[in-house]
Amino acid sequence: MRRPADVVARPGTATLGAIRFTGRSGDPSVASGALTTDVHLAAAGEPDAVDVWTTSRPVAVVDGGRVKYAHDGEVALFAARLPRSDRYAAAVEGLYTELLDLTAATGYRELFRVWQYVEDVNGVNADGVEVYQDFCVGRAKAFERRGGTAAMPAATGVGAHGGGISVHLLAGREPVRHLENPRQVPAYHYPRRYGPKSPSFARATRRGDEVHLSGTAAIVGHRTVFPGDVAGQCRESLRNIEALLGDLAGLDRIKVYVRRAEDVEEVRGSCLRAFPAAAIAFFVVDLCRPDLLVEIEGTWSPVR
Ligand code: 3EB
Repeated sequence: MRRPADVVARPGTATLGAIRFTGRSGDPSVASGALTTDVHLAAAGEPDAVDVWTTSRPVAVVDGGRVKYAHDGEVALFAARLPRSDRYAAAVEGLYTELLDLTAATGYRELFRVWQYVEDVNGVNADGVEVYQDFCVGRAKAFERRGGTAAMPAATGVGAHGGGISVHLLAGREPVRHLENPRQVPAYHYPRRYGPKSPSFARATRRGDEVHLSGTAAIVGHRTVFPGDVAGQCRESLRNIEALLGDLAGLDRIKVYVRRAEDVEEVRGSCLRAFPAAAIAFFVVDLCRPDLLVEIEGTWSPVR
């Protein structure tokens, strides 16, 4: 539910949480009675964007130490941040184990959407390992100990301009169903050449009649296609989305991540044609494979 930064929740609804995409990252807070967290995704001079998650049910917030969350009896929004580090795997394993334990302990055991924003995602850590791969190692070890591939939800993993690693996730009480894309190898089965541990996410997660679509890029099988060609990558990402969801018309609350600022207008044109009625936000950030230029996510619901 993406709304402009200065728009508050509709009357009669409560705010579960607000994720602000802004000029610096911050630790999550529950001081306002909802969960708030800032993620460094706006470059200097770019406007803020904000995702506000609302509910018609009463909201309770919990300060669980470094993990904060807000919940309404059906759904919970959890957030945490790891400070910038030159080695992430152990800290990520610890944080994800804590998150998975906490979702289970609170009864919100059905993860249906995770976002992770990683500073310097294509850089190398103190051991010469790509930061994204370092992150993937810790995340994979936590899932190996807590539920395995069957527990992996829809996700986004992209760069951030600062702030270490910011994580937020949605989880519910009712069973959800994780989906894979017929055109793509499941990310958790990517071959070893992409890193010592494969990325831990599903291509989409269905919850009720909504489908939460992971960040979707120009990957066919396990290979990046149209390297260097942003128009080709955009087209191929849209094909992947269509193959998974069946239609593009139901997709809304779309976020589009673009690696190169000079590609934004091209990508905007393609996305406005593909999603003429949707709310779309564009962000210029690095993506988790160096050859990816664009990635598209959103929430799908049946067109009425
Ligand atoms: C891909 O398909 C592109 O590591 O959580 C997309 C969505 C990607 C989520 C993640 C990575 C992640 O592999 C990258």
